[in-house]
Amino acid sequence: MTPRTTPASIPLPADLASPLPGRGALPPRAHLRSDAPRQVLDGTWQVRLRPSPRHVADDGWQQADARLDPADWSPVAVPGHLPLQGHGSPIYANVAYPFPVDPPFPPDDNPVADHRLELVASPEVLAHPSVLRFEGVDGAATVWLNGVELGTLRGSRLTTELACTGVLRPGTNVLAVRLAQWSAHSYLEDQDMWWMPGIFRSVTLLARPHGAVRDVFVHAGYDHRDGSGTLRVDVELEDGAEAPATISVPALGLHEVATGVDHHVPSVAPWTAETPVLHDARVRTPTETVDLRIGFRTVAVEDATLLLNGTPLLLKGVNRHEHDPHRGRVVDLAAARAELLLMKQHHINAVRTSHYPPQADFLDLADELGFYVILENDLETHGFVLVDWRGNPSDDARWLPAYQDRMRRTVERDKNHPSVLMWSLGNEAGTGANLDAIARWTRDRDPDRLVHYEGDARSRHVDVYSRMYASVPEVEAIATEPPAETFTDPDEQHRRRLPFVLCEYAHAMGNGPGGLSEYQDLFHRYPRLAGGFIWEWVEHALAGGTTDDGRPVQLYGGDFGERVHDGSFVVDGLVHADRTPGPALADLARVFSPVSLRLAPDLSTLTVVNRYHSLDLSHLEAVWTTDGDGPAAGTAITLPEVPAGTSAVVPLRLPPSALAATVTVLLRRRTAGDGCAAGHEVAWIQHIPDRPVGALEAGRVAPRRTGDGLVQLGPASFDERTGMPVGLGALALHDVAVSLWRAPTENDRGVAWEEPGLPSVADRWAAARLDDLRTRLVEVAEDGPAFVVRTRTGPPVLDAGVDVTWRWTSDGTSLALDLTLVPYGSWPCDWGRAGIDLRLAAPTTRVRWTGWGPGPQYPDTGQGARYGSFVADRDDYAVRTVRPQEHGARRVDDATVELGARALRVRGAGLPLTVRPWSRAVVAATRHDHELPAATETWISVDAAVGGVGTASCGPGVLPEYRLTPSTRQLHVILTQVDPVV
Ligand code: IPT
Repeated sequence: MTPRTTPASIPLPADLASPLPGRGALPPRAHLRSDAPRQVLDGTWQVRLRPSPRHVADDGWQQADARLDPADWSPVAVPGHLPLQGHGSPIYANVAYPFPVDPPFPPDDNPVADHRLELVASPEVLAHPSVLRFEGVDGAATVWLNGVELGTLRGSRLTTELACTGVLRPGTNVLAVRLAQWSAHSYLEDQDMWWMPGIFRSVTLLARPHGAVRDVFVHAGYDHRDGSGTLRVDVELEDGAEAPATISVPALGLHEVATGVDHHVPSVAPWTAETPVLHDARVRTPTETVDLRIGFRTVAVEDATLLLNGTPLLLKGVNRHEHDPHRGRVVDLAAARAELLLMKQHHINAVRTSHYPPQADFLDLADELGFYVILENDLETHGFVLVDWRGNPSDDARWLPAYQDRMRRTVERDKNHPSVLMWSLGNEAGTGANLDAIARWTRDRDPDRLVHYEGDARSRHVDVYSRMYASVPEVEAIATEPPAETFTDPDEQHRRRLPFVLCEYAHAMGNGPGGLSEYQDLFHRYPRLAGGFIWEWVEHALAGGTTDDGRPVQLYGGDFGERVHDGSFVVDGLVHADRTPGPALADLARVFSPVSLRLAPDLSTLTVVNRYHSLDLSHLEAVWTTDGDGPAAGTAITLPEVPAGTSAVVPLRLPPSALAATVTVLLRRRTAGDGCAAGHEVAWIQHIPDRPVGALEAGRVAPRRTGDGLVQLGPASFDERTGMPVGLGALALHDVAVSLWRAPTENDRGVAWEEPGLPSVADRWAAARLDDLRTRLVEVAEDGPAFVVRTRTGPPVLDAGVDVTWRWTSDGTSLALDLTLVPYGSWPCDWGRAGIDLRLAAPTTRVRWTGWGPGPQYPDTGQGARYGSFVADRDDYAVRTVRPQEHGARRVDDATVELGARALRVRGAGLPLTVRPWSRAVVAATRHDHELPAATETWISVDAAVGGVGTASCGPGVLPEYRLTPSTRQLHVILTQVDPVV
């Protein structure tokens, strides 16, 4: 029998497997604001999908006269991501490649989207040579205009310009873009984010008149010794045109002066994030005018210290991805501006554009509003770590042109922005000659900025020593390393001369990050530490519509059926995906405050430390208030001059009665500015007097057996069989029990970096069955007016537990509990908390409390919480996160949990109080917030102590001083059934 031959398979377009850069692109250049005609092509395009390049139809679809089957095509928004418009689905993977690691080959399962736009070019554009500019196309594309191939696009978050002169014509033109999700370049784009193909940034047709400005490179340095500036503007003209360009900066008295030469400006206001002074400038040729905004500043490293304009610079930064819950990496400029203003209001002064250049206009905002930017290349090959870095493109010469191309396009586009202080070679791309080469190129091309890359532990080719998630002790060790001369290895010597930056730290996932203050204290103490960038600014949850009862659905990895995914690790930001702040943002604002305050214990003085880089404090007014004062009130405190970087001790003349009150000292803005309203609080500190621990009124009532199995103690009744209270006034109390567990936070579920290979805290709790404590009643007794119950509570399997004494007393109105927990046996783990739980059969409506607020507090969080009186609705009190977990504890002195017509009052001294509609078991077992059952009851916990949260979801665990080690714990709490305040 003759074997049947299979037809030759359709070959893959060879260039999808090519490590080379795209074909046909014009040399990269700056995005310029020009008066040359342009036409934005964003809007509704047509698209058709095929599952693989082997299935594409070559039916001449790129031509104007193509005969297309309308059934094949559907409208698609540009800019947009295809999977968010019904074409395919998003994939979230952090490190792992969701395809075989077989470089440079993409998998055959490789959705291909043919995009088509019919357009009529304006006569103004048609009057000149023209280019097509793509600012961001996620995936690998080939572009045709009227059937003529203009080139290919690689580098998803980078601009490509393709010449179209002579192809663009009057009348209808057809622009065709064939976009494959996967290509060789996918290996270079392994950032921790959603894989989502699509033309996700603008497409523009640009007229390029003969003799127009091809590119501009502004060099504007500031000399802090004499306050002068030096300006040189290098200009390149289109097609090597002869006519010279001129530059004007009217505010500096420069009118039509020469480009390419240094202009000395005897006196200039420097640009800083605090004083973002920009000078309008104009580059002119006979055929084009380009407008620029120039900021004079000099960034340098001296003595292992990062300097801006000669003064040490502290970066108080965040890592910012571009994300919108509905549109993915399509973020309009108004939203980006709102994000930056929110950062300003929380004293964030720096952004690392993790892990790719953002939309170009973002840098205009950073210049204008004042942010220090680490501008990162679109490059990450992290997935190779899972195959021991075998085949990593960073060290394979075949990929060198792609590395060079990406770095060039990064630098060239954004090189005129004063906000950009450092170029970052990329993220998590291992080490290798290609990275070394682009570091050298970058330094050569732009000697006025610093080169950053975290991935090379030896820091050979960079200007800052950068690490991620180093622990507090390690950062301190780095800050205090012996001098460079003591190292024999030249690389070590070089590294020791560099300032230190944490390019990522304090992983803001779920409840956390814990431990911000300890890092900041180090940053303030050691000049080598130039600060860091919180991971991360915004959560990347995707909107998934609403539940039947109208609750928003937020989705993360695995929710789209992905087989390779990293779950909720994509939801780890200070602000939620819709950019509403999580509670950590308020804590961060306090920790990042540019002014530190200290009150003398006797309130005689206030110490004011000005941590601004260059501002004095004249824009701030200081006032003090005592409890009861309205927010606008306050008695003025006269501040002396406190120049940047100095401190002052200010005498406070408070009345002696102040010592017995809560005194709040505030520094707030006199006028609006810097993204903040007038009155915006920049710094505060409190004196909180000793408070009574909460006591019953005089006169105890005695416990009384009622004969029906109950013991009555004032308003409370107890079940004789268990010794536990079952009622308090009109409230039935259920499930009263001692508890040592919390519903694991995502930080509890992570393995602390300092303990690799050891189980997570949550796993230790699970192994110890901390969530399954069983209680044996030991004794029920009466001790004078006290009803005393002794229980032994512990997990099954183990011989460890706690001996518990419940001592109940009452004055006839309220019920006091003195609880003592004494651990016995050998405990295999720390506790999550130590306290009591109880359940009420109706849902909470509101919680009012006097204590710390408004945000939650754990031992290593809550820096933004202050002492006062607060009210929160059920959800705000519970603090809901995309993935349910323990959250929401506030330290209260006096709280009222309202349940419609009834309320439970809880009094004690700074007791952690948690209130939510679900048991911890339900919280721990639920993967998404919207899957939590509707609120029908209330679970309350009052604790003697709670454990810290740390950042082990990615980084170090809880610092030793914030762990809750098994030891004797005592709780004093007074419970009263009251009527809610109307
Ligand atoms: C590190 C990444 O750089 C960042 O993109 C993100 O993944 C972050 O951590 C965690 O959310 S990678 C990590 C394995 C150190």
